[in-house]
Amino acid sequence: MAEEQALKNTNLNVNNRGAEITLYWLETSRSHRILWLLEDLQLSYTLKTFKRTADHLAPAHLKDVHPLGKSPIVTIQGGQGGQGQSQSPLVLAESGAIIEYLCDHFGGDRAGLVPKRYDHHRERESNDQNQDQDRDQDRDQDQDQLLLVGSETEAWLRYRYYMHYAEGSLMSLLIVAYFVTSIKSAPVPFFIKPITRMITGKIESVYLNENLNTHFSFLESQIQSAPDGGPFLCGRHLTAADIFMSFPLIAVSGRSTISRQQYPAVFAYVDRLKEADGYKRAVAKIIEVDGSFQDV
Ligand SMILES: N[C@@H](CCC(=O)N[C@@H](CS)C(=O)NCC(=O)O)C(=O)O
Repeated sequence: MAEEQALKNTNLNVNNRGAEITLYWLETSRSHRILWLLEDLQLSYTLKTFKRTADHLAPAHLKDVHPLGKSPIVTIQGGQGGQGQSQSPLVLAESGAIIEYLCDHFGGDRAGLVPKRYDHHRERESNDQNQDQDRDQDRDQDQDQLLLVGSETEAWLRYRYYMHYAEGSLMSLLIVAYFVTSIKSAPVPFFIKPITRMITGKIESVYLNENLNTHFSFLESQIQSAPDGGPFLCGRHLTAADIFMSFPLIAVSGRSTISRQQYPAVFAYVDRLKEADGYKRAVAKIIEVDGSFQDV
Protein backbone atom coordinates (compact mmCIF):
# COMPACT_ATOMS: atom_id res chain seq x y z
CA MET A 1 0.00 0.00 0.00
CA ALA A 2 1.38 3.42 -0.95
CA GLU A 3 2.24 5.78 1.89
CA GLU A 4 -0.24 8.34 0.61
CA GLN A 5 -3.64 7.92 -1.01
CA ALA A 6 -6.16 10.50 -2.08
CA LEU A 7 -9.88 10.66 -2.72
CA LYS A 8 -10.69 13.85 -4.57
CA ASN A 9 -14.19 15.21 -4.48
CA THR A 10 -14.52 18.08 -6.91
CA ASN A 11 -18.32 18.45 -6.62
CA LEU A 12 -18.63 21.24 -4.09
CA ASN A 13 -22.00 21.17 -2.40
CA VAL A 14 -23.90 24.19 -1.14
CA ASN A 15 -22.75 23.60 2.47
CA ASN A 16 -19.15 24.24 1.37
CA ARG A 17 -19.96 27.91 0.63
CA GLY A 18 -17.48 27.83 -2.24
CA ALA A 19 -14.61 26.43 -0.17
CA GLU A 20 -12.44 23.50 -1.25
CA ILE A 21 -11.52 21.54 1.84
CA THR A 22 -8.67 19.03 2.07
CA LEU A 23 -8.07 16.76 5.08
CA TYR A 24 -4.64 15.25 5.72
CA TRP A 25 -5.58 12.08 7.57
CA LEU A 26 -3.02 9.81 9.27
CA GLU A 27 -3.80 6.16 10.09
CA THR A 28 -4.67 5.32 13.73
CA SER A 29 -4.73 8.96 14.72
CA ARG A 30 -6.71 11.87 16.06
CA SER A 31 -7.51 12.92 12.50
CA HIS A 32 -10.33 10.40 12.18
CA ARG A 33 -12.60 12.69 14.20
CA ILE A 34 -12.16 15.46 11.60
CA LEU A 35 -13.26 13.05 8.87
CA TRP A 36 -16.28 12.19 11.02
CA LEU A 37 -17.07 15.91 11.45
CA LEU A 38 -16.78 16.60 7.69
CA GLU A 39 -19.29 13.79 7.15
CA ASP A 40 -21.70 15.13 9.78
CA LEU A 41 -21.48 18.66 8.37
CA GLN A 42 -22.26 17.16 4.95
CA LEU A 43 -19.32 18.86 3.31
CA SER A 44 -17.49 17.75 0.22
CA TYR A 45 -13.75 17.39 0.66
CA THR A 46 -10.58 15.89 -0.67
CA LEU A 47 -9.19 13.19 1.60
CA LYS A 48 -5.46 12.49 1.64
CA THR A 49 -4.54 9.48 3.74
CA PHE A 50 -1.06 8.72 5.07
CA LYS A 51 0.58 5.65 6.58
CA ARG A 52 2.80 5.96 9.65
CA THR A 53 6.52 5.36 9.29
CA ALA A 54 8.27 2.31 10.83
CA ASP A 55 8.81 4.46 13.97
CA HIS A 56 5.08 5.12 14.14
CA LEU A 57 5.54 8.77 13.17
CA ALA A 58 3.88 10.87 10.50
CA PRO A 59 5.71 11.00 7.14
CA ALA A 60 8.18 13.90 7.10
CA HIS A 61 6.55 15.62 4.12
CA LEU A 62 3.50 16.54 6.24
CA LYS A 63 5.84 19.31 7.41
CA ASP A 64 5.50 20.77 3.92
CA VAL A 65 1.83 21.39 4.72
CA HIS A 66 2.22 22.59 8.35
CA PRO A 67 5.55 23.14 10.16
CA LEU A 68 4.73 20.69 12.98
CA GLY A 69 3.97 17.89 10.51
CA LYS A 70 1.25 16.35 12.73
CA SER A 71 -2.15 15.12 11.71
CA PRO A 72 -4.86 16.31 11.39
CA ILE A 73 -4.26 19.22 9.06
CA VAL A 74 -7.03 20.84 7.04
CA THR A 75 -6.50 23.24 4.16
CA ILE A 76 -9.23 25.47 2.82
CA GLN A 77 -9.06 27.12 -0.57
CA GLY A 78 -11.56 29.62 -1.89
CA GLY A 79 -14.75 30.34 0.00
CA GLN A 80 -16.61 33.60 0.25
CA GLY A 81 -14.25 35.42 2.60
CA GLY A 82 -11.61 36.56 0.13
CA GLN A 83 -9.28 33.54 -0.01
CA GLY A 84 -9.53 33.28 -3.79
CA GLN A 85 -8.30 30.39 -5.94
CA SER A 86 -5.05 32.21 -6.73
CA GLN A 87 -4.19 32.79 -3.06
CA SER A 88 -2.53 30.19 -0.93
CA PRO A 89 -4.94 28.10 1.10
CA LEU A 90 -5.78 28.59 4.74
CA VAL A 91 -3.88 25.92 6.72
CA LEU A 92 -5.49 24.73 9.96
CA ALA A 93 -3.88 22.49 12.58
CA GLU A 94 -4.84 21.32 16.14
CA SER A 95 -7.94 19.15 16.17
CA GLY A 96 -9.86 21.43 18.56
CA ALA A 97 -9.15 24.55 16.52
CA ILE A 98 -10.06 22.73 13.29
CA ILE A 99 -13.35 21.50 14.76
CA GLU A 100 -14.28 24.96 15.98
CA TYR A 101 -13.40 26.58 12.66
CA LEU A 102 -15.41 24.04 10.66
CA CYS A 103 -18.40 24.34 13.02
CA ASP A 104 -18.24 28.17 12.93
CA HIS A 105 -18.14 28.43 9.15
CA PHE A 106 -19.92 25.38 7.85
CA GLY A 107 -23.04 25.01 9.95
CA GLY A 108 -22.16 23.40 13.27
CA ASP A 109 -25.46 24.87 14.55
CA ARG A 110 -27.39 23.71 11.50
CA ALA A 111 -26.19 20.17 12.01
CA GLY A 112 -26.99 20.35 15.76
CA LEU A 113 -23.32 19.78 16.60
CA VAL A 114 -22.93 22.88 18.80
CA PRO A 115 -25.37 23.26 21.71
CA LYS A 116 -27.25 26.51 22.15
CA ARG A 117 -25.33 28.85 24.42
CA TYR A 118 -28.41 30.48 26.00
CA ASP A 119 -31.86 28.99 26.36
CA HIS A 120 -33.91 32.19 26.41
CA HIS A 121 -35.05 31.63 22.84
CA ARG A 122 -38.79 31.22 22.88
CA GLU A 123 -40.41 28.29 21.15
CA ARG A 124 -41.55 29.82 17.90
CA GLU A 125 -43.64 28.78 15.01
CA SER A 126 -40.97 28.79 12.37
CA ASN A 127 -42.01 30.07 9.02
CA ASP A 128 -40.00 31.84 6.33
CA GLN A 129 -41.61 35.18 7.10
CA ASN A 130 -40.51 35.59 10.70
CA GLN A 131 -37.16 33.78 10.61
CA ASP A 132 -35.06 36.93 9.97
CA GLN A 133 -36.89 38.84 12.67
CA ASP A 134 -36.41 35.95 15.10
CA ARG A 135 -32.70 35.78 14.33
CA ASP A 136 -32.29 39.55 14.98
CA GLN A 137 -34.16 39.23 18.24
CA ASP A 138 -32.04 36.22 19.29
CA ARG A 139 -28.85 38.14 18.48
CA ASP A 140 -29.99 41.12 20.61
CA GLN A 141 -30.92 38.84 23.48
CA ASP A 142 -27.59 37.02 23.17
CA GLN A 143 -25.78 40.36 23.39
CA ASP A 144 -27.71 41.29 26.56
CA GLN A 145 -27.08 37.89 28.05
CA LEU A 146 -23.33 38.12 27.44
CA LEU A 147 -23.21 40.28 30.54
CA LEU A 148 -24.91 37.71 32.71
CA VAL A 149 -22.12 35.53 33.98
CA GLY A 150 -23.34 31.97 34.48
CA SER A 151 -26.41 32.22 32.24
CA GLU A 152 -25.12 29.72 29.67
CA THR A 153 -26.86 26.38 29.25
CA GLU A 154 -25.38 23.34 30.95
CA ALA A 155 -25.08 21.69 27.52
CA TRP A 156 -22.96 24.54 26.16
CA LEU A 157 -20.78 24.78 29.27
CA ARG A 158 -20.06 21.06 28.99
CA TYR A 159 -19.41 21.49 25.28
CA ARG A 160 -16.82 24.17 25.90
CA TYR A 161 -15.25 22.15 28.72
CA TYR A 162 -14.83 19.01 26.61
CA MET A 163 -13.48 21.03 23.68
CA HIS A 164 -10.51 21.75 25.99
CA TYR A 165 -10.43 18.70 28.24
CA ALA A 166 -9.92 16.07 25.52
CA GLU A 167 -6.50 17.30 24.42
CA GLY A 168 -5.61 19.47 27.43
CA SER A 169 -6.10 16.93 30.23
CA LEU A 170 -7.17 13.50 29.02
CA MET A 171 -4.75 13.00 26.13
CA SER A 172 -1.72 14.07 28.15
CA LEU A 173 -2.60 11.49 30.83
CA LEU A 174 -3.17 8.74 28.25
CA ILE A 175 0.14 9.50 26.57
CA VAL A 176 1.94 8.94 29.90
CA ALA A 177 0.04 5.63 30.24
CA TYR A 178 0.99 4.67 26.69
CA PHE A 179 4.70 5.35 27.26
CA VAL A 180 4.74 3.49 30.58
CA THR A 181 3.20 0.43 28.89
CA SER A 182 5.67 0.70 25.99
CA ILE A 183 8.66 0.91 28.34
CA LYS A 184 7.38 -2.04 30.40
CA SER A 185 7.13 -4.24 27.32
CA ALA A 186 10.28 -2.94 25.60
CA PRO A 187 12.82 -5.65 24.69
CA VAL A 188 15.69 -4.61 27.00
CA PRO A 189 18.56 -6.82 28.31
CA PHE A 190 17.55 -8.79 31.46
CA PHE A 191 19.91 -6.80 33.74
CA ILE A 192 18.23 -3.54 32.67
CA LYS A 193 14.71 -4.88 33.25
CA PRO A 194 14.71 -4.23 37.07
CA ILE A 195 15.59 -0.60 36.36
CA THR A 196 12.83 -0.04 33.79
CA ARG A 197 10.39 -1.87 36.11
CA MET A 198 11.36 0.34 39.03
CA ILE A 199 10.92 3.55 37.02
CA THR A 200 7.58 2.56 35.47
CA GLY A 201 6.35 1.17 38.81
CA LYS A 202 7.12 4.48 40.49
CA ILE A 203 5.31 6.50 37.79
CA GLU A 204 2.30 4.19 38.16
CA SER A 205 2.15 4.30 41.94
CA VAL A 206 2.88 8.00 42.39
CA TYR A 207 1.00 9.46 39.42
CA LEU A 208 -0.70 7.25 36.89
CA ASN A 209 -3.01 4.90 38.79
CA GLU A 210 -4.57 7.60 40.90
CA ASN A 211 -5.02 9.99 37.98
CA LEU A 212 -6.56 7.33 35.76
CA ASN A 213 -8.98 6.51 38.56
CA THR A 214 -9.84 10.18 39.14
CA HIS A 215 -10.41 10.95 35.44
CA PHE A 216 -12.41 7.85 34.57
CA SER A 217 -14.57 8.04 37.72
CA PHE A 218 -15.28 11.64 36.75
CA LEU A 219 -16.18 10.66 33.17
CA GLU A 220 -18.33 7.79 34.42
CA SER A 221 -20.36 10.21 36.54
CA GLN A 222 -20.47 12.88 33.79
CA ILE A 223 -22.00 10.39 31.35
CA GLN A 224 -24.51 9.25 33.97
CA SER A 225 -25.52 12.85 34.77
CA ALA A 226 -25.61 14.25 31.20
CA PRO A 227 -28.22 16.99 30.57
CA ASP A 228 -31.69 15.66 29.60
CA GLY A 229 -30.58 12.18 30.62
CA GLY A 230 -27.92 11.91 27.87
CA PRO A 231 -26.90 9.60 26.28
CA PHE A 232 -24.22 11.97 24.94
CA LEU A 233 -21.92 14.20 26.99
CA CYS A 234 -23.91 17.39 26.39
CA GLY A 235 -27.36 15.85 26.28
CA ARG A 236 -29.72 14.03 23.95
CA HIS A 237 -27.81 14.74 20.74
CA LEU A 238 -24.31 14.02 19.57
CA THR A 239 -22.20 17.19 19.46
CA ALA A 240 -18.76 18.05 18.13
CA ALA A 241 -17.49 17.62 21.72
CA ASP A 242 -18.47 13.93 21.57
CA ILE A 243 -16.61 13.66 18.27
CA PHE A 244 -13.61 15.35 19.91
CA MET A 245 -13.68 12.98 22.89
CA SER A 246 -13.97 9.93 20.64
CA PHE A 247 -10.26 9.50 19.94
CA PRO A 248 -8.91 9.28 23.51
CA LEU A 249 -11.84 7.14 24.63
CA ILE A 250 -11.81 4.73 21.69
CA ALA A 251 -8.03 4.47 22.08
CA VAL A 252 -8.13 3.72 25.82
CA SER A 253 -11.01 1.26 25.49
CA GLY A 254 -8.92 -0.82 23.09
CA ARG A 255 -6.09 -1.22 25.61
CA SER A 256 -5.82 -2.74 29.07
CA THR A 257 -5.37 0.67 30.80
CA ILE A 258 -8.96 0.59 32.13
CA SER A 259 -11.66 -2.09 32.07
CA ARG A 260 -15.35 -2.26 31.12
CA GLN A 261 -16.05 -3.73 34.55
CA GLN A 262 -14.62 -0.68 36.30
CA TYR A 263 -16.24 1.93 34.04
CA PRO A 264 -19.37 0.47 32.38
CA ALA A 265 -20.89 3.86 31.45
CA VAL A 266 -17.68 4.99 29.73
CA PHE A 267 -17.49 1.78 27.70
CA ALA A 268 -21.20 1.93 26.79
CA TYR A 269 -20.63 5.53 25.64
CA VAL A 270 -17.70 4.41 23.47
CA ASP A 271 -19.93 1.71 21.93
CA ARG A 272 -22.51 4.41 21.15
CA LEU A 273 -19.91 6.63 19.49
CA LYS A 274 -18.75 3.78 17.27
CA GLU A 275 -22.38 3.15 16.29
CA ALA A 276 -22.93 6.77 15.20
CA ASP A 277 -23.73 7.14 11.48
CA GLY A 278 -21.01 9.74 10.89
CA TYR A 279 -18.35 7.56 12.53
CA LYS A 280 -19.36 4.62 10.38
CA ARG A 281 -19.41 6.74 7.22
CA ALA A 282 -15.89 7.98 8.05
CA VAL A 283 -14.71 4.38 8.51
CA ALA A 284 -16.31 3.41 5.19
CA LYS A 285 -14.51 6.31 3.48
CA ILE A 286 -11.13 5.05 4.72
CA ILE A 287 -11.91 1.51 3.60
CA GLU A 288 -12.83 2.92 0.17
CA VAL A 289 -9.46 4.70 -0.11
CA ASP A 290 -7.04 2.49 1.85
CA GLY A 291 -8.77 -0.90 1.72
CA SER A 292 -8.97 -1.28 5.52
CA PHE A 293 -9.43 0.72 8.73
CA GLN A 294 -7.97 0.37 12.19
CA ASP A 295 -9.10 2.77 14.93
CA VAL A 296 -5.97 2.81 17.14
N1 LIG B 1 -2.90 18.22 19.82
C1 LIG B 1 -2.74 17.90 18.43
C2 LIG B 1 -1.89 16.65 18.32
C3 LIG B 1 -1.51 16.27 16.92
C4 LIG B 1 -0.72 14.96 16.91
O1 LIG B 1 0.20 14.80 17.74
N2 LIG B 1 -1.07 14.05 16.02
C5 LIG B 1 -0.42 12.75 15.99
C6 LIG B 1 -1.43 11.71 15.52
S1 LIG B 1 -2.51 11.21 16.77
C7 LIG B 1 0.69 12.71 14.97
O2 LIG B 1 0.62 13.37 13.96
N3 LIG B 1 1.68 11.88 15.26
C8 LIG B 1 2.74 11.59 14.36
C9 LIG B 1 4.05 12.23 14.74
O3 LIG B 1 4.17 12.76 15.84
O4 LIG B 1 4.95 12.19 13.91
C10 LIG B 1 -4.11 17.73 17.78
O5 LIG B 1 -5.07 17.47 18.52
O6 LIG B 1 -4.26 17.89 16.57
